[in-house]
Amino acid sequence: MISKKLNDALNGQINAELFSSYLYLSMSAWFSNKSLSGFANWMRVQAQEELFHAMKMFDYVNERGGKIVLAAIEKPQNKWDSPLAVLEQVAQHEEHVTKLINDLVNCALDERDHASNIFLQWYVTEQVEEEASVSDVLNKLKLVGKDSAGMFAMDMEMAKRVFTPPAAE
Ligand code: OFO
Repeated sequence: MISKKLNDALNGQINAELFSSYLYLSMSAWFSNKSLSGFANWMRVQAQEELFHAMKMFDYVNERGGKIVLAAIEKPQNKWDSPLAVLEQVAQHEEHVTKLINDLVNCALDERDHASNIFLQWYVTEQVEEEASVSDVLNKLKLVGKDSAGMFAMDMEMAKRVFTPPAAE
């Protein structure tokens, strides 16, 4: 059984993961409208990953005999000035999520809930990977700058990303 404090914190994180999914889906739609279908695909896969993060936590709360309470998901932004502005926001958002995950780990440790601490380590590792992959895309986008041939090539590259549920890897 998990404590009420940790249960509430996990419910809050489920909401944050669902919001991340919603935000990236909104970004995917923005890229689609700009005819950058590769970037749209990359964002859509990102949204699927966030949904996976939410559901993994949802299952864990249930498994531990906790109570799932779903809250409203905030409306995501739907306009950006440029692809660079989108990716900069993704990078900032992932840094914010890393902080949320670290706070959750601290909460699990405060509650002396070792099983939850072990469970949350998956997210700690996942955030390292997420921040690295976003920063890679952001750096490439900065290199491309306003070069339309480079942008076209990068869009083709972004089209290759496919969602693979981590458990199946
Ligand atoms: Fe993008 O991060 Fe979830 O956890």
